[in-house]
Amino acid sequence: MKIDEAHFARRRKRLLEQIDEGVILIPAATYCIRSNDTEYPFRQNSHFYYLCGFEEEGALLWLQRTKKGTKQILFVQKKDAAQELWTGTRLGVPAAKKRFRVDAVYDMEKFDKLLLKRLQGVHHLYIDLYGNKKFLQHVHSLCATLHKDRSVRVSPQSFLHVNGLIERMRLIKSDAEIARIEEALRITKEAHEKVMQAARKGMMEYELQAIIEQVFTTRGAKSDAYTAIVASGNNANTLHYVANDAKLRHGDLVLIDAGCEYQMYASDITRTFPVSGTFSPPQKALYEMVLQVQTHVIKAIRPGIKRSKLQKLCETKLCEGMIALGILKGRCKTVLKKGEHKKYFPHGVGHWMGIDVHDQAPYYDEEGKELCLECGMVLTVEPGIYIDKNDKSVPKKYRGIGIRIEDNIVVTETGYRNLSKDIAKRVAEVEALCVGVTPTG
Ligand SMILES: [Mn+2]
Repeated sequence: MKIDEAHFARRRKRLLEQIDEGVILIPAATYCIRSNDTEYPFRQNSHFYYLCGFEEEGALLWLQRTKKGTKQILFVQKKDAAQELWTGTRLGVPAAKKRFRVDAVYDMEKFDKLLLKRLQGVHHLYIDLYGNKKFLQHVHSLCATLHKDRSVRVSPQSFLHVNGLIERMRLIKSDAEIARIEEALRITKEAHEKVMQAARKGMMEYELQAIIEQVFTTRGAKSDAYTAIVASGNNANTLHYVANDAKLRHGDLVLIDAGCEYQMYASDITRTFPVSGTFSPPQKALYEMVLQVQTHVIKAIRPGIKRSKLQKLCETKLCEGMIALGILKGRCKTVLKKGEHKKYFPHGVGHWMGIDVHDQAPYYDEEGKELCLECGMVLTVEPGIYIDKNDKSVPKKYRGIGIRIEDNIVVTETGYRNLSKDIAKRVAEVEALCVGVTPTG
């Protein structure tokens, strides 16, 4: 089960089936400057990758439908020994012709000229209207040239946003895509569990981050899917904490939200564990509560249910738990209505995941109605509780504790499959892995 050329060809065909007439343009990603003349590591554009699987920059996919049929063209950078000496080997036009199941492969340098020629007679142009301003402007100005040319009888009359069509396709994952996510999760499991074993008081959060990244890279994941959050103690109450520069203290919990990207597919896992190796009674009470809520929400997943229903379930269960522990007061219904629980759980129950960690896939249909879960959708379930160290309204024993537990779930015909169920999560499992205390205490 592989994502092979036939896989990519099917996706292009399915995309083309959705339009009556026109040209779809999907450019590859370009390098982004990090500082002065150095760049961030290159990451391919997700939609471009989804449709052709090509890793290089400076490429472009042209998909066209006319009354007569379809035409698929891939533009790639031509071989150039002088350039390749600096930036690495390029596939080049002849090899690309062999590899990709498209009708034609051209040198990227010919794009402008071919566009001016081939867009004559085309009414609709499908392009990313919101994401890549530079490319949009470039194509727009070429079209303006055509439009002003009196010898051109028909030039594009409308620019349409193409992303929605691809995003709807990306919503449902094939078995081969799920296999990639599972591969990402095997590596992510190793990283999380290794860090549980290695953590000691006095270590820095970034040392744990380094362990995670080392596992990712040595196990074949080229990158993380997002910058790891390694948040000890009260830092866990900053939702997107990425400073990762505090010292681990005895008695603290560490919240780690980290997942690798394996062959362009993400994983997104959060685990929370005690530095000392053992949860304190209040930490354990909160942890068990969040875990119970997570289990409850995951069990509700099946085709036909809406994400908002899972959100509501998650909030209700967390609310009940917080009232039982004395964190919130009053009746659950009233607390929910007033939104008082949001102070301690301000984020969503989960999100789509795939080629992007927050996968570019819609939550609503074309009419704006919320989508129901369907077989093949992949989502995260990530309840949490965040109590600031200075929150005087909460019993003292709970202050400064932040907990999140996150798994990656695929919707199946009969319900769900938890793709990350093997990553240590129950208190006993976590404590067994966390050695915690150093030999000297
Ligand atoms: Mn997440």
